[in-house]
Amino acid sequence: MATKKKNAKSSGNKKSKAASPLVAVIMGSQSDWETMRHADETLIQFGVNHVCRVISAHRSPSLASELASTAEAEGFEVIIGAAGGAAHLAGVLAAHTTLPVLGVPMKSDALNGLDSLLSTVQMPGGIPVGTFAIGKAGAVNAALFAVAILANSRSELREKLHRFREAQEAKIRATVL
Ligand code: RP5
Repeated sequence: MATKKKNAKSSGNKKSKAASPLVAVIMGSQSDWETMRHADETLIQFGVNHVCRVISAHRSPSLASELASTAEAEGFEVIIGAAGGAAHLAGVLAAHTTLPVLGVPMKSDALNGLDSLLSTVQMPGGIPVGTFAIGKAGAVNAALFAVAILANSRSELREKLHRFREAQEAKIRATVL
C-alpha cells in the first residue's frame, strides 16, 4: 500500500485534493489491504477524498478510540471498518462516534469469514454498524454505500451513482455468451 503518512494512505480526485477527507477506511491489519484496496479503488473511481489506515481494535485500542472520537470534528462523514476473525473493529469505532460506520467482514482462514461476519453484525441495540458481505463484494459495496450517503447532499455524486448503475446494466445487456 502506498503511504503518505506512516500508516495512512490518502486519495481522492485532483479537485478535492486540498479538501479534508470525507471517508475513513480503517482496517484491522495490513493483511486486510488485499481486500480493502477494492474499497479504496471504488472511492477513487467516484473521486471521493478519503484515507486508508491500519488500526486494530485489539492491538491498538487507544488509536481506534482516538480515530473514532475525533473523526466528526475532523470532517469525516463516514467510517468504514474492516476486520477479520474476532472482528470487533467496526463496533468499537461505532461506540466512539455517531457518524455512520460501515463494517466489512474479512474472509478468515479458520472459518471463511463467518466469524468475521457474526462479530461485525451482531451489535447490541443502540450502537449500529451497517454490515456488508464478506470480502471483496463487501469492500466494494461499503464504498458504494459511503458514496450514496455522501450523495444525499452532493448532487454530483448522485449523478455519478446513476451513471455507474447505467454502465453496469449496459455491460450486462451487452454480454453475449
Ligand atoms: C484482524 O485479524 C485483522 O483485521 C485481520 O483480518 C486478522 C488477522 O490479522 P493478522 O494476524 O494478519 O495481522 O484483527
